[in-house]
Amino acid sequence: MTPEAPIEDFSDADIEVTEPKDYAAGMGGVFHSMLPSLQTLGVARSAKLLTKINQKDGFDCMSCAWPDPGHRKIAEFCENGSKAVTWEATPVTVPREFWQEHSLTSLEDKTEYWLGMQGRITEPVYRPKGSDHYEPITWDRAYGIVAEHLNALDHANEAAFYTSGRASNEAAFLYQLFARMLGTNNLPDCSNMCHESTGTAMQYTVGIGKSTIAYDDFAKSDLIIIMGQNPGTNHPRMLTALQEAKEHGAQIVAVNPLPEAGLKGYKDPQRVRGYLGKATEIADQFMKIRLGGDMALLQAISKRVLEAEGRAPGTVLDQEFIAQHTDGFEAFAAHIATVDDREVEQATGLTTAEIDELAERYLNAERVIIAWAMGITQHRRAVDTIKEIMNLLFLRGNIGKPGAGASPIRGHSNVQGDRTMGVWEKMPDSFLDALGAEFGFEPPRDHGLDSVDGIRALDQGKVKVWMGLGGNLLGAISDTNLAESAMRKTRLSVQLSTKLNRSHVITGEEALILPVLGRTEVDMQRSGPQYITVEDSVCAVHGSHGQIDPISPEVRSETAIVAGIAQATLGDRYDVDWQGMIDNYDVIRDHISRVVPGCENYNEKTRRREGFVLPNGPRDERRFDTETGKARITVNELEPVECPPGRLLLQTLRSHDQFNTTIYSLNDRYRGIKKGRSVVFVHPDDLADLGLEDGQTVDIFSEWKDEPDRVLRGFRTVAYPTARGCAAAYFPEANVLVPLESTALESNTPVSKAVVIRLEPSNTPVGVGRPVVV
Ligand SMILES: Nc1nc2c(c(=O)[nH]1)N[C@H]1C(S)=C(S)[C@@H](COP(=O)(O)OP(=O)(O)OC[C@H]3O[C@@H](n4cnc5c(=O)[nH]c(N)nc54)[C@H](O)[C@@H]3O)O[C@H]1N2
Ligand SMILES: Nc1nc2c(c(=O)[nH]1)N[C@H]1C(S)=C(S)[C@@H](COP(=O)(O)OP(=O)(O)OC[C@H]3O[C@@H](n4cnc5c(=O)[nH]c(N)nc54)[C@H](O)[C@@H]3O)O[C@H]1N2
Ligand code: SF4
Ligand SMILES: [Mo]
Repeated sequence: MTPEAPIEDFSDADIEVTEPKDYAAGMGGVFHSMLPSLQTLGVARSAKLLTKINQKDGFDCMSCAWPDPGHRKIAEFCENGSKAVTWEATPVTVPREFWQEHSLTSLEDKTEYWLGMQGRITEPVYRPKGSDHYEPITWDRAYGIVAEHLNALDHANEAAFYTSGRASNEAAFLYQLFARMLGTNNLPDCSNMCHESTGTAMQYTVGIGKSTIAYDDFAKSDLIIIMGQNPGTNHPRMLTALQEAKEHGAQIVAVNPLPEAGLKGYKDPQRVRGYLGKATEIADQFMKIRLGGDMALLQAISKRVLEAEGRAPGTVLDQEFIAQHTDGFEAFAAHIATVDDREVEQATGLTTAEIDELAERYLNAERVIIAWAMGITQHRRAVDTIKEIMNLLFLRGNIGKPGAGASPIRGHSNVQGDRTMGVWEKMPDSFLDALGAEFGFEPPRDHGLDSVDGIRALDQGKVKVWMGLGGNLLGAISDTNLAESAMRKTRLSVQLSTKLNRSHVITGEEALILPVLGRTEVDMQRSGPQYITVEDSVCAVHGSHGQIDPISPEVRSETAIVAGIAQATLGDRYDVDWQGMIDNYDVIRDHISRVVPGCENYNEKTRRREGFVLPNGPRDERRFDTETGKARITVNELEPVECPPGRLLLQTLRSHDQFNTTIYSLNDRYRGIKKGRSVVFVHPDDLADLGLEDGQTVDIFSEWKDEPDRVLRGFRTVAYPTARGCAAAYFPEANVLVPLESTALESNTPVSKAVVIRLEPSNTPVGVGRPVVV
């Protein structure tokens, strides 16, 4: 029996709240990981897919960017990987009648969950100007429409080309080539909302915006500090690496305002002991930090390191590393000496004893890794916080040696690869030179728009064609209301997608949805089945081979669509054989090998079963390609996050059953939430101070300068052991509360983890489906 899409939308009316869990995975993990795929795909299709995820001859898990170990187990996937695969490989499809039955206006009330559950998109559809419906269209006509619009622009900068991090290296390379041949660097991507702060800080301090460790380094480390990351949900197989590290003697410290289950304990579902027995305790120390307090914490630890050196000169700092490889130490030491412990306590909500304990652990460890994700990058002072992470690592030479280094844990499975391939609004001249030389054209040099500036440009009517290679910008970006009204002003919006989301419902005057092949599916072109390539969080690049028949003969690969649109738009303006690249992706990879540093002999290297690892100066040879040729120790003025009395700081984060704007179910198992998402987690003492109760319905107001409050109505309070003064709610719903203007300094990433809010009792019932927004 073929499963069918739900007709009714979902409601949060029956939210259930139970105790949060204190460990991740275990039996529950195995069961939960198999269930969705068995239910939707059936046993045979599930077995075929689940035995091929992350295997050397299989396909790369399209969910997160966690790396694969050298030795693969038979089942090398996790619960959330299995959800992602099932979500993509579902046999449910959006029927042709759907577009007659549903006007775009009627779809505006639908949740992301319902939209995604309608199934795979299988034919291109077009919304003509003035119409409230999409209608089927041929591929040729669709390409023609895009080409007409692009060629009618006064300047290529009136177009913008967004990318989400699931796109393959091959598709991403062609996409940026096309945008630049057209004449624009307007290449915003999901990274702008994600690890941009990491890239900015690390590029400045060590000359490369990527992890300086390899997978094996976890097992060689003495101390792993995990800041602002929830691995149990967002990188579940990291728990296996952490467990192995513990078995090799590493200590683990978690820094997080929430007592996340996966940071507390882990039961490995693939081990008999993990299956049946007690959970491995993960964190040796859990620091329940106030939102945005990390910069102060890091400075306080560095201060203690410097003081220890003062007490026993020559024994604490790695003097040789500092002298030979860094600059800026003296100014840093002078500045850190002024760090005020009381200010640190206020900013972090931590006690001096807790901070001393972490400092002791740091001083006693020879090899330290600091890992981080969105809890660090999505703050106003994110870039400086990451610079402080680097400072702390430098003091004891914790970079470019086994078991030590900086480990930003990436989000989307290929977000890092897309950047390597040139999807960035400000690629360096060296890359543009190589691209221009390879294809015989002069790439534009002016920096392009990022995601936030892209929305601003749409709002100002400056961008007239918006294309999205995957993703769901309107669901993902801050200030939903403003973003949506901005998108409506554009002439044409184009989405290359697997499934429906908000960005298909709120569109430009005209709109196209172009259905793409998923990573699970065989990509057949004229020269035979094609593989694509991806890069993980630790710079390892390898091939991914589709396994099952495409959902429909009509869907096309991202690579083919991008090349097809390029051909239709540019015609023979340049001497590029777009069709040849569609027919055989080796041709694209040959170009990549001549343009992208580190990708020489790309076809040969990606055909190796284990792939290859990109060169990395800091990791491989303590080489720092910064402006000064040294690792840069920096001085960063502390600026604690302000929160007026009677207000809370809100972070917006992921539930266990979602992938960004894709909602797999309404549950968040580890945090004890079932059947609903309209919840706001608040410390019980804060609820009491605010005169509110657990389980009460509230409206959430976000306050920003003198702008009118942004409001999200009808949320249920959940008394939760978060840090004092802090609250949490899920994105994408809570994105209406994040002002577009509120971005991180230098990286322009939306400040999604520190929104000043007030809660007021509400008359709006919980469970109206889409949150009520004023
Ligand atoms: N299943 C699943 N996997 C995913 C994703 C998904 O949505 N679902 N998304 C993918 C993507 S694109 C990304 S970028 C990653 C995101 O991975 P994470 O960064 O783990 O994602 P978030 O849910 O945003 O969680 C942020 C964590 O940081 C903590 N935090 C928030 N603010 C602070 C702070 O100020 N200081 C500290 N120390 N901690 C803080 C939060 O309590 C939370 O535990 O996951 C990737 N993997
Ligand atoms: N408030 C708040 N906002 C946030 C965040 C937060 O923590 N808080 N996190 C931010 C982060 S870290 C990120 S990375 C962004 C994510 O922003 P995006 O990457 O734009 O969003 P996703 O939800 O990952 O995109 C999902 C859509 O991608 C399409 N898709 C899925 N698979 C494929 C595929 O294989 N090919 C193609 N072409 N399309 C596909 C589907 O149509 C699906 O609906 O959101 C950001 N927004
Ligand atoms: S850890 Fe990430 S990449 Fe690995 S199987 Fe799980 S979701 Fe997929
Ligand atoms: Mo992300």
